[in-house]
Amino acid sequence: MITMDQIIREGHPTLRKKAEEMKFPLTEEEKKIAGEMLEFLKNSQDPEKAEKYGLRAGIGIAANQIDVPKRMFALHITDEGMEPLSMTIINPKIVSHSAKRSYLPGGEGCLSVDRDVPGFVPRHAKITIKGFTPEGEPIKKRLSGLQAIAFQHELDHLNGVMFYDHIDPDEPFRDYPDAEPLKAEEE
Ligand code: SB7
Ligand code: NI
Repeated sequence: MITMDQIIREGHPTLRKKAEEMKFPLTEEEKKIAGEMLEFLKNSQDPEKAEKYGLRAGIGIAANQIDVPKRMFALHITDEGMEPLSMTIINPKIVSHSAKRSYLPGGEGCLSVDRDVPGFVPRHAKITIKGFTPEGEPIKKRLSGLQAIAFQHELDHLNGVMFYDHIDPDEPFRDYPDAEPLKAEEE
């Protein structure tokens, strides 16, 4: 079971390296990690388990955050009003995206960052994504709202990018003409 002490924090070199493409079929060990990442997210969102194991709630986790430099991440987003998104995706990519961008009005956080970094993180508002399940079945989806933002946060991890790399250092809350704050009902 993954707990907070397996999650590497900023300053660890693995977070700044590009993760490696995975080959199919995945090894048993890789499949196990894929399942454990999703289990971690579910546990972290379960108040009792989060308290018991000291987990910070997360909607996503990338393999390199547990020091596994491979191209996979998990998302578990079950907000009301949206179809739930719960998956571990292998070799994820964005095949197209909207011109419009979107950002969380409260900024972003990260399980690998133990401090508050204020500022807007503009991201594509809508994306079409591709990838594979751990069993090697192809995935293709169109994502918007929080799901699109979270997907891009995780894909960034696989490329060694942290959310605060996108924040304007001189004016963290500046206006972006092509971007709008994500409204609560779009989460
Ligand atoms: C805010 C939080 C996340 C994604 C997008 C906006 C996920 C935080 C957990 N992670 O550190 C996952 O990498
Ligand atoms: Ni993160």
